[in-house]
Amino acid sequence: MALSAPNTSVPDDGRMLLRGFKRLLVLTGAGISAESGVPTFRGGGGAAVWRGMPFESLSSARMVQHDLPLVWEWFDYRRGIVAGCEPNAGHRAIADAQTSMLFDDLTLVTQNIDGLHLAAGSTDLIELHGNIHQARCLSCNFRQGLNEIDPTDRPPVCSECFDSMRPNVVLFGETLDDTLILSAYEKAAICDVCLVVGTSAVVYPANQIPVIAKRNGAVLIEVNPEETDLTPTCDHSIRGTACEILPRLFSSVTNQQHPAP
Ligand code: BV8
Ligand code: ZN
Repeated sequence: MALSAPNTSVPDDGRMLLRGFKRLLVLTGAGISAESGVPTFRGGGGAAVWRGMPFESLSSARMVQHDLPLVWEWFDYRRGIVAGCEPNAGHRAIADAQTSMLFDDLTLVTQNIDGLHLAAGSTDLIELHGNIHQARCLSCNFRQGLNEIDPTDRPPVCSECFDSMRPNVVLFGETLDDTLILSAYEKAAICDVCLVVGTSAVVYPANQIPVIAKRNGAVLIEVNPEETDLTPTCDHSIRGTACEILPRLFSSVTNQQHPAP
C-alpha cells in the first residue's frame, strides 16, 4: 500500500490516520463495491457501456421520457448483477465502525444505489442517488420495493394512482433530494476528518462533499487504487483497495478506543 501525501508528513503507514478524530464523514462511490463484483462506471469497471450506449445516457432523465421500458431493462440487468453480490470487507469495516461507536459522529454518504452498505449492516446512511431495489411512481411518487412487484410487470403500474413507475434512483440531469444533499453538506462542514473511498469524484453535486469538508478544516483522506480529480486536494491519498485498506484504518481506531488490556 503506497501513501502519497501531497502536502503533509505522513505516519509510517496509513493505519494511524483515523486516530484522534471525533467526527468522521465517509463518502463512497462505485469502487467500494468493485470487490463485491459490482462493475464500476469509469476506470474499466465494465458498467460504462450497455448495448452500445454509454451509461450516462441510459441513466438519464431524458431516457425515462424517451424509452421507459429500456430504462427498466437497463436497471433490471444491473439489479441482476447486484443480486449475486455480497457486501465486502470494506462495507463491513464501515458498518462495524458505526455499530461500535468508534467516533462521536460517523456520517456515511454513498453515491451507490446497490444497497450493499445496508446489507453490510450500516443503518445510518445517506443514499444520495437512491436505491436500485425500489420503484417510484412518475406521478404521485409512491415508492414500492421491487421484491413486491412482478418482474414481468414492466413498467410497473402504481397501485395508488395507476400511472407508470420508474426506478427510484437519481438519473443524470435530475436534481437530488434537497434534504439528502443538504444534510450531507452540513455534516461535511462540521466533520474533522473526511474519508473518500472508491469514487472518481467526477459526478456533481456529490463531488462537492469532500471539497466542503476540506474548506472547513477537515483532514481529507482518499482510498483508491488510482489517482482521481480529488487527489491533489487530499491530505493523504492511499493507493489501495477498499478491502485492503478500510479494515486497517478502522482497526487502529478500535485499538485506540479500547486499548488491549
Ligand atoms: C444534478 C444513479 C442539477 C444512476 C448516478 C458537466 C460538468 C459537470 C457536471 C455536469 C456536467 N453536465 C451535467 C452535469 C451534472 C451531472 C454530472 O455530474 N455529470 C458528470 C458525468 C460530469 N450530475 C447530475 O446530473 C446530477 N444532478 O447535477 O442536478 C442539474 C440538473 C439538470 C442539469 C444539470 C444539473 C445527478 C447525478 C446523479 C447521477 N446518478 N447514479 C445509476 O447508477 O445508473 S451517478 C453514478 O456515478 C453512480 O451512482 C456512481 O456512483 C456515480 C459516480 O461514479 P463513482 O461512484 O465515482 O464511480 P466511478 O466508476 O466513476 O469511479 C470508481 C472509482 O473507484 C474509480 O476511481 C476507481 O479507481 C475506484 N476503484 C475501483 N476499484 C476499487 C476502487 N476504489 C477502491 N477499492 C476498489 N477495489
Ligand atoms: Zn402513483
